[in-house]
Amino acid sequence: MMEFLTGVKQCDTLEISELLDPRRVGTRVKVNGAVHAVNNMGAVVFVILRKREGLLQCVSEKKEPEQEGKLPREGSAVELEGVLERDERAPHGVEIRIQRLTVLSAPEEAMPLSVSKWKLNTSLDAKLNYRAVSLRNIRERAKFKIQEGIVRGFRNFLYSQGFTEIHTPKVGARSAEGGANLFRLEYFHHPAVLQQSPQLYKQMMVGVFDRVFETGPVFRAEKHNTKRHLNEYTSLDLEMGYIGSFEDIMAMETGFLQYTMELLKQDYSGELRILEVTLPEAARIPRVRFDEAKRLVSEKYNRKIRNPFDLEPEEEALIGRYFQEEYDADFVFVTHYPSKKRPFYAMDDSADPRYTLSFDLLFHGLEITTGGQRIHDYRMLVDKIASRGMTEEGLEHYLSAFKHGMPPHGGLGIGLERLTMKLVGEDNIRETTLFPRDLSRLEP
Ligand code: AMO
Repeated sequence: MMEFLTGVKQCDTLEISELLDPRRVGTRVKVNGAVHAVNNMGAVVFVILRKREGLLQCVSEKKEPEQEGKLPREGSAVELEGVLERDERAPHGVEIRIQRLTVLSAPEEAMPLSVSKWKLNTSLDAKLNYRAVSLRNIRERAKFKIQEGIVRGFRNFLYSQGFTEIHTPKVGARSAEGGANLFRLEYFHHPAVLQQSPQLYKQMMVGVFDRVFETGPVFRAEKHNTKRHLNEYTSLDLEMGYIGSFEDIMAMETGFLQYTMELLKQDYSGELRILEVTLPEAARIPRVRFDEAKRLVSEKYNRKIRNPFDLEPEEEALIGRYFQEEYDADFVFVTHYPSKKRPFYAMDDSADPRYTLSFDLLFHGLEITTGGQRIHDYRMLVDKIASRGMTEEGLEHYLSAFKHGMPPHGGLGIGLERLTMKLVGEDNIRETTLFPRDLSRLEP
């Protein structure tokens, strides 16, 4: 006889949200989970389970002394049954009086870190070395649920705005951002690079779908060790056609932030509480020209403008501080970056071609986004490439899109780990990267 799979199987084990149904109080329930902590209080033993939705307190009365040896160890995977009771002191206000407990799997070794502590009091290095274990800590884990919320917000919001999600290759002949931070490799005897961004592809796809977005890994061979650079990060990219000006892109990002803060408030309130996060204000975001921003901070904080065409990290931080102090703003758009500092695809401002129709978004003084209007005219693009002394080699397919007609367009790229880091109040980007890649870290 033929057997068929007909869909997801019903479980007889319950999740925390199901246990919170008041009708379950007083009934016998079955759950599974990881033993997060065992607290032996003498007459009773608390077995705290870690489940996907949080911690669950289970309690066992020690009637016989020999039970002691049978207590599951921290890190065990267990299944247990017992009566559900209300208990205000327990997480979520409920606990299970254990009647039967089965160890599904026991750990081989003791925990290298005390993951059941509220805050993991250990170095970043130790957390990264034992990533699979350190992330079991409730606060560590919560940062990545917030990160999930950001990506969900990006996706859901852009779907609602008519964007198509795309997936572009990460290995190619050429990348768009220029500079020295390219990872080079050999691809079947041909030179190749890891993409620094999906820039060339997302622009080509505007000619197909009008509005596209992608969330995926990008690679930067940064040779310096900082708290805000990774060698592989996740880029939230969007690109949209038929824009009136680059302001449309900033408006879209503002909409994304508003949507996402609302989503976090609604669906991630537990994590926000665990991490003691106050969500930033995105209702109205100030915008300021690059040269004006430099002038404002140099005046207010008595700082000489050393290079009028570059923004130093300290200056960026001061711009953040200025807008926080003067306008109570968490974010600020800095516009009209110097052409010299932007890649070839950026559209120069016809009013003053030393500057571009582009922007960065700063969040508490850190750049989390770059975006702007792009050149859409084939001739203009070819001239810009030539004037920069670049070759067209490896750009033929990109140029072909323009040769065959492209609408006025623009877009942006958001660094997911940076946005997460600022949102949860961390100061090292590795804290909000599951498995960071940096100068000294290729593992785990
Ligand atoms: P840019 O190179 O400025 O622009 O990158 C966009 C955003 O990505 C983040 N970011 C990084 N995050 C972690 N580690 C790094 N090494 C790193 N480098 C950049 C920052 C930055 O704001 N194609 C353009 C975007 C566009 O115009 O659409 C681009 O890649 O948050």
